Amino acid sequence: MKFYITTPIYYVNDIPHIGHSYTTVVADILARWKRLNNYDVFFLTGTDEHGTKIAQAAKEKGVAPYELCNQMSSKFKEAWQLLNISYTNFIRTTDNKHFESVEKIVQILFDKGLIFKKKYEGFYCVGCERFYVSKDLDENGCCFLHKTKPVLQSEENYFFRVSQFEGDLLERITNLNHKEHIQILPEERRNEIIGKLKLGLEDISISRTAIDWGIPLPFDKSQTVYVWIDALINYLTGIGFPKGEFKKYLPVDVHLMAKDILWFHSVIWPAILMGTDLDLPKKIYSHGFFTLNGNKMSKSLGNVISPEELVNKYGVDSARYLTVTLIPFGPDGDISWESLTLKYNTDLANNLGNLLSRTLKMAEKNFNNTIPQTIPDLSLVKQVGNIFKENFAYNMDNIALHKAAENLQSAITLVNQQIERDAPWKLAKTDKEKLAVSVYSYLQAIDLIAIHLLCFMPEIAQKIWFLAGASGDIQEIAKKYFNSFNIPDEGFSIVNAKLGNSEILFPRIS
Ligand code: ME8
Repeated sequence: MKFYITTPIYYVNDIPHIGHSYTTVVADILARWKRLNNYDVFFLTGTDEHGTKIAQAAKEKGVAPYELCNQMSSKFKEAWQLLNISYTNFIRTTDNKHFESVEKIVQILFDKGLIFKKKYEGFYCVGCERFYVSKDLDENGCCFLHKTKPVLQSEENYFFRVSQFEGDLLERITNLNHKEHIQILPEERRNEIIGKLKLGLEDISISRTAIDWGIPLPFDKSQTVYVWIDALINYLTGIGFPKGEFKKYLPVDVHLMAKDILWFHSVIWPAILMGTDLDLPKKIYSHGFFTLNGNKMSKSLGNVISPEELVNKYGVDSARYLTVTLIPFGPDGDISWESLTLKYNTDLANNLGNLLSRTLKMAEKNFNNTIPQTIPDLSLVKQVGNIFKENFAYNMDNIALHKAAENLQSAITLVNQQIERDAPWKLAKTDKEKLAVSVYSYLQAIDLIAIHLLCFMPEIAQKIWFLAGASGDIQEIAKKYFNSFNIPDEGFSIVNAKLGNSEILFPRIS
């Protein structure tokens, strides 16, 4: 029961923004979910620090490349700390350990005759850190992604015989019954990869002569390893390759990324693994691109939302929730401060926040901040449980986090509607006994909601658990509950338990 999940390692020429946090928070939520399902989770993230792009960025800033890498890598670490990202390891490609493992992999490929030398001419896009041929460029000869003209480069480089794996790769991607089947998602992107593979796979250059900001080739120190080969190998270094028990975590269970880098992960990376006789990834899932107010997000255009800005405005857990639920995982999506605030007010301030504050206020006013002495009625919490039982686990396992969040909102709405129907403010005057039963049942439902909120909003869920007077450690109780989705006979809280004071967890934001 192990689960190995990765994010891309991010380039250090840019500051972390909501695009990077999207992939990283999704990975974090999945890692937390798998931990609650008793998996031994390895969650890897980090920074990609070699290559032309970084060397150029350092030159522009007038600092040494390694200095820039230190500064920027820290910014990613700080952002992930701020967002409460529970990674197992944060890898930097400038780590000594990574040099060792890249040298080792490249040497194995060389010794197996999978690397050869040849003269090559192509258009190099520094933004993408890759060569293109004319047919890959737009009508002005520019890269589709960066809208810049790639530079024509001619070099004698070492090449990796990727073409040798074309048939095998196609088989593993298309044959669902293959024992090393690689699942590429979403479907449209998988089809694009298959279509491209069918056109034929060309060997790729894996070294550079003119770039010294990189890892020297072990068999020819005059050249450095191409940054993409260097970067992909992080998924081995990160779990301890070549030493230790790295095999324990292979194969990778899920590689997450956006569509821009799916080709490298679904073709070049598996070919490296096949060439070195290592296990292939099980699932490669790419999501869409965020635009901000209809425009590409880019620091140079001044058009980014940073994790820090998000946290300052909404708080840590709300920033996490909003980042991953605003657009479905898969297609592209446009966001804006307005849409973030609208979702915050709708889902968190009005729905969840309102449920919590009104329930606690009732308990405060009528039962002295304790769970009232009454017979527990579990019918409401069971109805809430049915919402989750149906497809919460399916949604989480299939990275449909926006749908899992919809389950949460439906559950919260159901309880709010029950409160409207019960009209406890009237019961307070007419039937204290019935009021006690009702308040207790709302609290039980809130406990169950907190359990399902745990991966999305770890601190807030813990706080709600405490405020609602639930007993025991929420993590342990959630682990037990997620085994079967069965609600314990006695519910999650007991009569006479002390409740927290009513407070506004999600103040409305205009
Ligand atoms: O490609 N929308 O690093 P990178 C959604 N170093 N996701 C976005 C995004 C946006 N607007 N912008 C960035 C690299 N991302 C390589 C990876 S891995 C071996 C090497 C996220 O800094 C998304 O996950 O350009 C995307 O794939 C990744 O950041 C690209 O990060």
